[in-house]
Amino acid sequence: MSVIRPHAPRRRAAARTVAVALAATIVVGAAAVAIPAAQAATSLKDLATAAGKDIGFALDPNRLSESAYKSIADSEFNLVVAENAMKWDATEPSQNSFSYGQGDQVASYAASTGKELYGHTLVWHSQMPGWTNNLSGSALESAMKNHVTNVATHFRGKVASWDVVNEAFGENGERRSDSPLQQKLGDGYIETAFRAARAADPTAKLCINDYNTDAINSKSTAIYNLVRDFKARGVPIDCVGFQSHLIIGQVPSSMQQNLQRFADLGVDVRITELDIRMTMPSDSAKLATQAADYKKVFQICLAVSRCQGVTIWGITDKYSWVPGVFSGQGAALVWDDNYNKKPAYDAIASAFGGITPTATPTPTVTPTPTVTPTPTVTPTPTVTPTTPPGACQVTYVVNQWNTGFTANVTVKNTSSSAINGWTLTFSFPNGQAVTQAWSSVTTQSGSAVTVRNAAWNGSIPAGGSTQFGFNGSHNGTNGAPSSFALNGTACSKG
Ligand code: 9MR
Repeated sequence: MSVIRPHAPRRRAAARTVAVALAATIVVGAAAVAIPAAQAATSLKDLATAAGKDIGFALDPNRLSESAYKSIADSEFNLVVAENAMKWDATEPSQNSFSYGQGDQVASYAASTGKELYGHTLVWHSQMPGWTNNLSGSALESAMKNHVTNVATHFRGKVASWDVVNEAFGENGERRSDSPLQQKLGDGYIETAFRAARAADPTAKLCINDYNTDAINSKSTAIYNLVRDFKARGVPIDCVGFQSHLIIGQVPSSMQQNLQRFADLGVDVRITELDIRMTMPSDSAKLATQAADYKKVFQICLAVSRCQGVTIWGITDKYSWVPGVFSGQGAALVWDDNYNKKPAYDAIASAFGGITPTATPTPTVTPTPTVTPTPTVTPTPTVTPTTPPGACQVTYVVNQWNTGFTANVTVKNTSSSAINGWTLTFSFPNGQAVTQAWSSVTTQSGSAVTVRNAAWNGSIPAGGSTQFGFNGSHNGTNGAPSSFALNGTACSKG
């Protein structure tokens, strides 16, 4: 039996549910009391996960040795991005000599804690290694392509989405004039980078990312036009990142409308580097304004269905980049220098409906049994993964070449209740073999394939769906499996 390790998600589940205690009916004598379903959410991670959104943070892997840092990182976020470890200077310090030590630490941290891994960034005019200064023309273009190809290939199957190009535009919507890539390669370098990224990792989502683009303004409109052009010409692009390095009291009023207009072009959107700074020293009024602003940003993402989530650019104010760049400004994050939660924490929680303690279902009505109580208590406390008959539909889509293929599989819950934990089984008809899988834990024994949910996509709400995929090999014939079963029950085919 071969065991294929789980990989980062290619597509997100429509919504995720956590720690859901199913409604139980307790019958005492003649009285029946319905106990409402209880949701236990004890962290921002629980809340965001239940809402089907990512909540991310920028990680410096060197800080994981600090226990307070690690414990917040572990418990409060379901997505992680390297603050610096995957940038060009870190990954290719000399030409064609790649160094993945720190980037791999971030990837391992994501895998060991079950978090989605976001890649930042393949191409950026800043933090380019010194050796690139000597290159121009086709030599620079080849070096850029080689960099994108090598890094995207190295993290293939681990990084779910990449910031392919970062900060390519100026404030008036012009191409950034101080970028050596822009100066030496001209407008086409963005398209070249996206095409190289797609070729190296066909499964990662490819994003363009920038700052001061949160409002509808000249800069965001320039990116909007680029995305529209790429979509029209079939240049690969899947998502747009809005960094959102904001100032208290200044969440743009057009931010939701801005995100929505991008979503309407057919790309995902996300807030990628949120922090909200203030003039120091902080005081309770400024912290209250900041809290309200954090809440607004999360509410905006919740209101735009294609908004994948919000990533905060760090954990503690102690390590934020802000004071080093904006003199006299700071306190931009959610935890203070001593890892105390700031008001922003509860404000973010309230955007999701608030933290609820681990709930023990308590009957709201106390029945008074008049007859001899027959304690036929029939609660069903544990959730056994079962699926009602006819409750699922599987769509199996294949791209294939000589002896290889990629399969993308959508599992739809067509029943009226949520599925919590799933196993999909099927058999290959022509001796195919899975070589690499993502968004799942996939094993194969002979022709029989067993796919279990990954940590983050086990819950499929009623009417919802989730996706996973795999690469495989075949011997020239690559028929689709004739049937699929979810938790032992046959599914229809989509
Ligand atoms: O937070 C990052 C800081 O540690 C680095 O010194 C800096 C180098 O330019 O980059 C910071 O992160 C930036 C991100 O990569 C892109 N958008 C702006 C972020 C803040 O400067």
